[in-house]
Amino acid sequence: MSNSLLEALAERVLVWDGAMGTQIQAANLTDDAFVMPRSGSAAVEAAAARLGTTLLDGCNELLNLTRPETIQAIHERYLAAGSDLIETNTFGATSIVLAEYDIPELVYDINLAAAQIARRAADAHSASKPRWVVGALGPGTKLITLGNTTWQELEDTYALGFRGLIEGGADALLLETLQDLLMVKAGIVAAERAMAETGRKLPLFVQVTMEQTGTMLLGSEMGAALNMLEAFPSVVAVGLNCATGPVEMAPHVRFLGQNSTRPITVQPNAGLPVMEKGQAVYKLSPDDLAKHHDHFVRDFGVAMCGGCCGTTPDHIRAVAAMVGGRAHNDTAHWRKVRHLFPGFDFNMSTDEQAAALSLVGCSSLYQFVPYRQDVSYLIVGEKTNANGSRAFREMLAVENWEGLTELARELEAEGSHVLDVCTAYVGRDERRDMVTLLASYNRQITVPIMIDSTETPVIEAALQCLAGKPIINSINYEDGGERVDQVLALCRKYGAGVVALTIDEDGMAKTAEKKIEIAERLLAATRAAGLPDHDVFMDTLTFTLGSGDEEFRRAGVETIDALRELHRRHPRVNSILGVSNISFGLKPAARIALNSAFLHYAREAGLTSAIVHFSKIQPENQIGEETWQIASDLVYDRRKFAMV
Ligand code: THG
Repeated sequence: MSNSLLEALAERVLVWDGAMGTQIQAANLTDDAFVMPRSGSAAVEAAAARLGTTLLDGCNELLNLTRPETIQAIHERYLAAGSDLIETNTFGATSIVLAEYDIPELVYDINLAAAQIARRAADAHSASKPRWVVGALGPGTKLITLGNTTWQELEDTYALGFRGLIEGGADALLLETLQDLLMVKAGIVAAERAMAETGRKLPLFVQVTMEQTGTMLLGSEMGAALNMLEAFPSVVAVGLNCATGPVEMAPHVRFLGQNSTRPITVQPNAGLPVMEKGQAVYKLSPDDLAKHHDHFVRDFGVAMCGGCCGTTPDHIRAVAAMVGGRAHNDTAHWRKVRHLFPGFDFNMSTDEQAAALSLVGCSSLYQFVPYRQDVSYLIVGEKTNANGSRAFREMLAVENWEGLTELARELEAEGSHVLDVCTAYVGRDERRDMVTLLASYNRQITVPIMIDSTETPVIEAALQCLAGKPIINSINYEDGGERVDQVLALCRKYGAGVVALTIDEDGMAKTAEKKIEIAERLLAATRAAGLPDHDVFMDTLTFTLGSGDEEFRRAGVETIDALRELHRRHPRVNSILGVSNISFGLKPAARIALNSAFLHYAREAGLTSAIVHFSKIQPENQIGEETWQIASDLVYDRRKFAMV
């Protein structure tokens, strides 16, 4: 992807436009502006025949069909004020909002018309400097996470809307005023789908909305949003708009300046609204907005400045005069953004690019969780697993979803950073159970989720339930590689980390040598798929030492040796073990000691993450000396002790 907008973005500060709604109100339109026009496409004419002279009061998107010249004039006022970028009049142009006016079938027509109008306005003002049309879709009125709408409904309508915007001549796409990270994800997948369908790759910008509470509407912190967004190479700029003024936004803008590897876009309201005669009034002056943007650009490296509710052409004129066209200063943020620009490929798989990323980790709807934990390891709770916990299995059998959520809450409370969730259970519908459970976990559980399934359709359905950036558990070469390719494609499409198991066509590797060989093969595949090394968790799987089988006495050592060597070779790749596997078949007390010792030595060898029953892991000093010795000798296959 190479275009003039990206070149300009890499070089200098660009200025957005301001509010559309207030300008429309100021135009004092007559009622007939909100009545379906009689002529147009077949869809428009059919809607006109159906609706007659029904007043679609408040449907500003309809004005793209009925009053194109009014909308164009508003765009032109912003362009005259100095906007480099104008947003199409399509804030509510999705089927969900248009259905409230009984015209959900007009999504494509309205978006197409809106982009054409903005295109005409931009082209009329391109003599003095280049101008760009940004096809912008808002959040609509229903949130997936709250169960008001579905992933599929949103993906479909966003994809259709974006297609109209692209075909109408937009230079870039924007998702704005977003409140639900799951909706953000559906919007990104939809934008990529529209680009694939039209064969036109455009830059995609994403702006979320932070409420006065300091989080997004559903409680997401900025780090969760940024971590999720950075998992998508197509997202070229990230930022904020609406809800508050620049003062309230400043801490989030600072956070983005410190952490974002993408250029930052900020469009505040003209201050917090003041209620006057039942109307929200925004009082921040043009000069004050410009001063805040000056601070954002200078101190946090903001690349795109604009305004949201209450801002006018006067605000934009002041902003353009203050920061428009300013060259980016050489801050840490810009150093890590700029080197991502060659070819405009935000793929993070090269060392240099990965090193620039500060939010290396996963996320839930609520929070970011780093993969590398200071003085600890990434603790992945094992009990939310139909095969690994009797309590979980029994509650699943009777569909006690509250109980299953309570179990997850307990794991979270006892210290798990992530939960491994598996609903594969003979005689039940794994996919249905996964979707039902994750709809609850997405909202009720604050830690990120590891999706434990080998079935591609189950994994994809799960990915559509989870806001933030989850981890998929797992891929392996049992079937020769077909699933590896499918699941890695899902990691890229939805933004997720992945666990890779050292299993191939011959089964689970037994020796360190073979484990390393399969790990290298897996890593070649994750890299080819464009996944950064840090999003890969290599699992050098162990067999149980509890079988007493001669063949498996070295299982623990081989696993640890492979792990150590892989860390030496690929320090950025993470590692993981299902620790309890080592002790299957032993008595509970012996399991605790053996699991704890195995985890201890694996961590010494570099292990970064473990699937464990955390409350049953004990440090060396809490296990009797003799027991620790026996457990250690077992792990290292020191034969002076007989197996018991
Ligand atoms: N690697 C990866 N994923 C994995 C594993 C792995 N997922 C599943 C498993 N192995 C890790 N999870 C568990 C969960 C529970 C147990 C072992 C591993 C366990 N449970 C008790 C038992 O079966 O005896 C039951 C406890 C109960 O009923 O409460 O041991 O290796 N990537």
